[in-house]
Amino acid sequence: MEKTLSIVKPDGVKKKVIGEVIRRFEQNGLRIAAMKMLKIAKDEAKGFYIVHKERPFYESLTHFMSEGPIVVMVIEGENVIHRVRELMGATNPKDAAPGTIRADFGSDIEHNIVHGSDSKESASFEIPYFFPYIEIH
Ligand code: 3AN
Repeated sequence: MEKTLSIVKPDGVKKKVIGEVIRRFEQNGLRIAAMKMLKIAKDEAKGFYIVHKERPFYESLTHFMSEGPIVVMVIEGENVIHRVRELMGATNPKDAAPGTIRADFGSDIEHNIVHGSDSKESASFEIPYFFPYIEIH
């Protein structure tokens, strides 16, 4: 069964929508296979977003991701990578379809509440970045 990594980002934790994000995943038939809250260091955020290291927003994004606690989870389901991204909505909340997580709660392109792996390749890097095999149920 396909797996993806999702993160409720520091803005989502501050806005108290952890439960709402999880509810949307679960109500859409997806299964939480692992979950924890942690605060990552800037270097750990940089490692996670290494694919964006040349992008102009790399510094600011990794600063934001390390400024408060996050909730990381592994989600499992058929076609889960695509389905989670549909529930999230477009990167920029103002372009996100109505009823998506980012449209409902996001503030701007950086503070957009939630992350979801964008491909099988990303998921296979991102899941073990946070979870050893024995923590995935
Ligand atoms: P997504 O999270 O929708 O897959 P990516 O992979 O293009 O989007 O970007 C990763 C993260 O980087 C986004 N979630 C967002 O927080 C941030 N980001 C993307 N584009 C910008 C931008 N132009 N300015 C600031 N932050 C950005």
